[in-house]
Amino acid sequence: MLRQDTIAASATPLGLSGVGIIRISGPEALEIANRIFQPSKGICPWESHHLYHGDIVSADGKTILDEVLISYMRKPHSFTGEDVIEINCHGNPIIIQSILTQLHELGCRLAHRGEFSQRAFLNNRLDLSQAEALSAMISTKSAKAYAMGLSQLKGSLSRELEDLRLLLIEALALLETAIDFTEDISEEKITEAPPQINQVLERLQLLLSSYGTARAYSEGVNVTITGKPNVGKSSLLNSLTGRKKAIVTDIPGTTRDLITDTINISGIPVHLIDTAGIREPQNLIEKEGISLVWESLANADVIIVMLDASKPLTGEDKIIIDKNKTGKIIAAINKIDLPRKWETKALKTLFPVETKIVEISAKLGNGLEELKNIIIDLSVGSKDESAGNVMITNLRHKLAIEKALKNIQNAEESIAKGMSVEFAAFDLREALDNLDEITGKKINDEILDKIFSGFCIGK
Ligand SMILES: Nc1nc2c(ncn2[C@@H]2O[C@H](COP(=O)(O)OP(=O)(O)OP(=O)(O)O)[C@@H](O)[C@H]2O)c(=O)[nH]1
Ligand SMILES: [Mg+2]
Repeated sequence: MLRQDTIAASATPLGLSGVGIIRISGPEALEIANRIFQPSKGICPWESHHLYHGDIVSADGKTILDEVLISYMRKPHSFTGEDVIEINCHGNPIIIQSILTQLHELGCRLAHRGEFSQRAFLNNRLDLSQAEALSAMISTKSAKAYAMGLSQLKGSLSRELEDLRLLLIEALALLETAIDFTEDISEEKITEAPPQINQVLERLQLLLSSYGTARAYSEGVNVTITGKPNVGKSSLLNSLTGRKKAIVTDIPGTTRDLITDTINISGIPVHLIDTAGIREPQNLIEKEGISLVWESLANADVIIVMLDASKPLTGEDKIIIDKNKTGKIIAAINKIDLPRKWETKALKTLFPVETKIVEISAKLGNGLEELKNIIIDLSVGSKDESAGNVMITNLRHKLAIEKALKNIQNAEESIAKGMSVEFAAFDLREALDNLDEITGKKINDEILDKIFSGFCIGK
């Protein structure tokens, strides 16, 4: 599996910056560095993990390209597990490109996306879930999601999966002893599942339940605001964002398109979507606008159904309420600064009991803090699950855990039904393979290439 060529890439983005870093990894890294680096002290002892000052010169040695600091990380104590050279040059893309060109002339290949991380994985410096965490950390926009990535990079998920593997192996050993000691195939039965099976099931379920929270922190939550025209949806968007994003008028049917903006509430990116008021469309534009609302509602994590307290509830309100009864729904009673035409308790029979109800004035800002708290509560729960618990943040991991869970449940079922132990043993081995997909112990090269090609260049 080990690749023998030497690769190079800029580890910093190609923009203007004080310093740019070029990373070289592979068996020829040191030899190539010797060809283009002229140390200011005359000779370079190349001690591992030391910085040296000098010039980078062209491959023919005739032209100085830049004044740099350079370091050598001797294998296996480097990020990739190979010999690594890092050149800290000046952060101008012209300089970085010209150094990369010299490196290419001396036999370095330009690294593919994620190739440094892929080599780290192939050399057992990281497991696959750790490499993925690293990539997620680089691209995340939320501090909480970064902290979750860091915990995964430090091995929290890997350790949990290793624990679960060991439990499954113990359970498997118990089942296999039952198989070995029975000569007659029809006798290969045990009546009770090994206790490890239940422990693994519980812990896998816990991991799965963390996914929603983790996703909220990393990708954010979609909150769609719906209601009939003129109830104050666009005013709410504007108040929550503190910007005049949407046009507000007292003419019903003002908003036609979806208007989106993102705010940060308690570290969670909340993507707010203001929509066209729902009513019998009066023209083609409004019809198109309303069909966008249904799409947005279908993709929403949380739905705010907005109602106007200053006007009687109508059949239109009731139709919208009926369409939004399941899922994470907030009933927002707006315009409470005006004289009220109906009381909050009127909603009790219209919405399911679990619906959160909040009274607000989108215009004056009343009740918005409570509304924000409810959004967060519905998205991640009131307790901070990210503190201390192992979390899964990646869809690939979630799918693998779901497969493992299914296989283990099958094993449990076949034992309960008194079927031959062989069946349960087969299912547990499958579950082990599912968990090994996450850490990359068992995964095919094609999937691996696909995963790493989603990383950035130089990582
Ligand atoms: N007094 C009062 N007026 C409000 C409040 N919220 C909105 N309004 C007014 O209600 C009218 C309609 O507000 P919009 O925010 O445009 O309502 P909308 O739901 O987006 O309307 P459409 O885009 O037509 O569906 C405007 O005149 C707002 O100033 C509020 O909390 N109190
Ligand atoms: Mg509007």
